[in-house]
Parts: sequence; C-alpha cells; structure tokens
Amino acid sequence: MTTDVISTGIGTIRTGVLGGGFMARVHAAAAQAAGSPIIALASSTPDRAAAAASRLGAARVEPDAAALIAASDIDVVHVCTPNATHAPYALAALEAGRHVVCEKPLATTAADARRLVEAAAHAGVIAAVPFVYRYHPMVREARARVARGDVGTLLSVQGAYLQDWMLAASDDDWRADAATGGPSRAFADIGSHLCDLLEFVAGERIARLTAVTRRVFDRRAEHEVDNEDIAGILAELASGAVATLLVSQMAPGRKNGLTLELHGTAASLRFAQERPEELWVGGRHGSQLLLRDPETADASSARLHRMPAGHPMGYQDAFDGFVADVHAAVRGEAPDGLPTFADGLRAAVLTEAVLASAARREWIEVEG
Ligand code: SOE
Repeated sequence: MTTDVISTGIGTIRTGVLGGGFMARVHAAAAQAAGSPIIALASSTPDRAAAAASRLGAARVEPDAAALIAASDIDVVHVCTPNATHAPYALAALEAGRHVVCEKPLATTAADARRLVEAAAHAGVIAAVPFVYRYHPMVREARARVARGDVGTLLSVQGAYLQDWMLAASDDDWRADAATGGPSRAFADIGSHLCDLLEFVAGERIARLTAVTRRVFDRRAEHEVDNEDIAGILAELASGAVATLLVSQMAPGRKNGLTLELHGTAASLRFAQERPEELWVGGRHGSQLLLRDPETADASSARLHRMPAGHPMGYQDAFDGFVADVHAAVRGEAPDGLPTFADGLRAAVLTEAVLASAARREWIEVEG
C-alpha cells in the first residue's frame, strides 16, 4: 500500500527509514527538517516498527526491509539497522534505484563496501554515509584554514574519540557481538568518525599505521565478546605528518569525546565535538578561542550555520546539514564535503588495517 504524497520529481523527496532506534530518530528528524515526509518505516518486528513509526511520525509501517525498499513512493532509503545488515539492505535499495543513506560502518568488510561503491555508481543514485561531524561549522572552518595554508606545513595530529558506555562487564549492546556488529567495534563505530574527520580536515590521508587493540571483557552479559573496546593507533600521513589516535568505549566520564588537534609550522587548530561552537587556534606567541559566527566564518563554513552566533548549534543541527546536502545532491547539486559511500569504503579499509596491524603487530600500508 502506498500513501498519497505525490512526488513532484525534484520537488518533495520522500523518505523511508529502516530501523527504529536512536539513529533512526536522528535520521528521521533530519529528513523532516529538510522538508521530507517519512513515508514508511520498517524494523525488526512489526510491533517495534509500529511504535517507532508513531514516535518518528512515519505515515505507515512496512512489514519488512524488502517491502520498504520495494515501495515505489520512496525516493531515499535510510539504513539505520545493526551493522551486519547495512550492506545487504543498501545493496537491495541501490538495485531498486533508490538513493541511499547508510549508517556506518557501511559494511563489515572492505570487499562488501567496495561492492556497494560500485553498485552506487552503476545505479547512478546518491549514496551517502553520515560522517556528520563534518557538518559542524567549526570543522569546516578548520578545514578551510588548513587548505589556505594558515597552519603551515602539517607536522603532527593528535586525535581521540572516547566514550564510557561499555565500561562495565554488564554493559552490552548488539555491537559487542561480531555476528551483528562486525569484527571491529570501537574503531568501526567511533574510530571511523575520528579518521574521517582527520582526513577531511587535514586534506590528506593516512598512508600507514600501526595499532594496538584491547578487549577488556571476553564476556558481556550472557555472551562472548569478539571485538575490541579500545584501539591505539600511530599513523603517518601522506605528507609525513605523525598522528596518534586513541579510541575507547571504556573511558570513564567521556561520552562523545571526539577531539582533533593539528599542529603545523605556523599554527595549531583544535576542535572538540562536545564544544562545537569553538575552534582553538594555537600560536607560539599567542592563542585564540574562535567562536562560531557566520559573519566572520570562511565561506565554505558559512552555509552550514543554521543559527546566528551565540545560539549554540549541536549534533542534530550537524545531522540536519548532512541530510540537507543529501537532498541537494538528489536534486542535482554537488554539495561540498558530502560524505559518500567512497568515504564509507575508506573507513572499512582503515578498519581492516587497524585489525590486521593489531593482530600481526606490524605496520600496515593503507591502500588509497
Ligand atoms: C554509539 O557508539 C554511537 O551512537 C555511534 O554509533 C555514533 O556514530 C557516534 O556518533 C555516537 O556513538
């Protein structure tokens, strides 16, 4: 059954959501903020789907993912389900000719992620992965300052993504089971955001890395755990800049402690996700805390300021900016910095490099 919302070609973009958890809510809110109705939602059971549809304002429930993907009145499918289902659902949606927004990790193997990049190119649709921290205006400001040479030659980078929600052995989640979450947990879940942000802001890639991973508990709740809680990475960027990165889901007091600090020959920059209104600009003879202000922002950042200076923007605003860009791309524009399936593949390649390095205790050359 379909609803009577009429597609006007590039007019109303109609959204379908797979999944009913926290991320589905964030995706749905962002689609609605961009003027897109949530036409349908499907989840793991019809009851869950009905409850989520009423919470999220979806017009109808589909019995399962296949039915939602097949529905001809949906333009963009948002895949917000457990990790192991991302690749099959995204592939089915691409094959049905839908535009796709797929949560990270895009796939639990780089080979599957590569197949999805190829399928998206073949389908000729928009295929995006929500590396949404790119959509904080102060991240764009940092990226613009690196690109225009304000930091000089990049020397080193220090980054972290720290959380504490898996601190106790009783803390559990589907991500702690490789069958649903994938072979990497902490790195794939949040290290991927950190590396995406690093490469996005630095404008260059990690060339090689060596990593140590740690699984603190072999069992959580009633099952075995087969992926990592913590990852420490030493990396060399293409330019030779040295990066140290720490990723943990067991750092007491840290919730979404995503920080990125770049040091160049002329200046340093530091962005902290929990204080997204600020960018620290470090100098040998004086440092500044730059506050978000569309009046003074670089043009590449200015378009993402959804609020005037002094009215703080946050995570949902960044997500809204991302989905607005997905819709712009669907309409034929080429928004700057839209994270696509190619970026999802990049994260999958880095994830495999981290796991391989940790297992072999070796440096790994990262392809691409
Ligand atoms: C859980 O670790 C999670 O919700 C991630 O899946 C998100 O990508 C991250 O941004 C916040 O934490």
